[in-house]
This record gives sequence, structure tokens and C-alpha cells, in this order.
Amino acid sequence: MTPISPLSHQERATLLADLPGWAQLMDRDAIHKRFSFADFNAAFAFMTRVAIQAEKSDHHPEWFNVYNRVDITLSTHDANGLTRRDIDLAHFIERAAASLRQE
Ligand code: H2B
Repeated sequence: MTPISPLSHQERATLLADLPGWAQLMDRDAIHKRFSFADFNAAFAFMTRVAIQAEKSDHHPEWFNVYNRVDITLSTHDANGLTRRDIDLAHFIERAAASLRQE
């Protein structure tokens, strides 16, 4: 994959404004959001859609699922920080979540 650098302060301010609910972590260069669905079935359907996209784009989430809840952290390990790839995946995740009924 082509090398990529972490986003500048200006870039992240602009790009994160279009991603409501995604917050920068205090302790590392990454963004996080919590999603809640009707039940486990809906949460896992959501995760399946995200997993397929992650494989396609070779960019993967860090996530934690308990029943209907999915906590997602995005960061680019190869760049040791937040990059355009995380922003693109976050937009895909937003569309996937919107297409499944959320709690
Ligand atoms: N996912 C994320 N989030 N960051 C990466 O740097 C990354 C990845 N790198 N998925 C990919 C896989 C890399 O390990 C492979 C070899 O392309």
C-alpha cells in the first residue's frame, strides 16, 4: 500500500466536523465511537458489513462487542496515527450503521 502520513491539525478539524460522535482519544492518535443496535443480531450484521469493507480496503477497525453494543477505534498502525484511511472507513461505518436500525 502507498505510504500515508497522519492528518494535520487543520485536516482533522475539518474532516472530523463531518463525523458526528467520533471523538479523538486522549492517550493515542485515534478516534472512537460507540454504536448501539436493537440486539446482537443487528450488531453482528453491522460488524459483518464493516468486516467485508475492511478486507476490501485492507484497513481494519479495532473493536469490542458486547451484545448490541459495538465500540470502534480507528487508527492507522502503519502511520502510527490518524489518517485519511480512518476517515474513509468512519464514513463507511456511518452508512452501515444508518442502514441498520439503531437503538
Ligand atoms: N488496518 C489499520 N487500521 N491500520 C493499518 O496500518 C493496517 C490495517 N495495515 N490493516 C494493513 C492491514 C497492513 O498490515 C497490511 C499488511 O496491508
